[in-house]
Amino acid sequence: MNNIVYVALGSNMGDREAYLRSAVSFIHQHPHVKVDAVSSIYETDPVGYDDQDLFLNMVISLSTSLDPFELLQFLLKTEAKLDRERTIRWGPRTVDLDILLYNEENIETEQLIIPHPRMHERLFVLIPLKEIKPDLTEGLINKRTDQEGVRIWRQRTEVDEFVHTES
Ligand code: PH2
Ligand code: MG
Ligand code: MG
Repeated sequence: MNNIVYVALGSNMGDREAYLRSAVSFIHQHPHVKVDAVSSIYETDPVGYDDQDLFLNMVISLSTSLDPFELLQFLLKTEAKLDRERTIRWGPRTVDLDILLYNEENIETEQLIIPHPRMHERLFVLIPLKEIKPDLTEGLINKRTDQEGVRIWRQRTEVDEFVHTES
């Protein structure tokens, strides 16, 4: 489980917070994935395709022994399990799970691009990412004065609050 990965989560349909929490919990239950940190949850204005409801967004960090493609398949399966249907690109979704960073790797295939190609222009990714990886994004956010469209919704907590296991 020695690969360090950052994943962005987003939801703008149904019980958005419940979808984010279920996603974190599912991910943590995978025997080869451990959720190490969770950001705060933010409510954010839709970017790219405006005519849709507000999002909740957050970022988590994981350690895993899955390779990037195995992890991608697992995340896609998790989205599907949580009622995700793929219709309009950038349109409404119950849950979106995007790999942002996988160690320091650069991957460019049709299926998967890492680092995530749009992460550096998306405040709804950079602001939560900065909470759990302060070194990486400091410069990027400070260059932008607007934090508009990204509002705190639920303060950051311990991972345990997301992944409570039944005893
Ligand atoms: N995801 C998109 C498109 N636009 N806007 C916000 N605020 N949050 C998202 O997660 C988001 C988006 C495509 O993945
Ligand atoms: Mg996305
Ligand atoms: Mg996606």
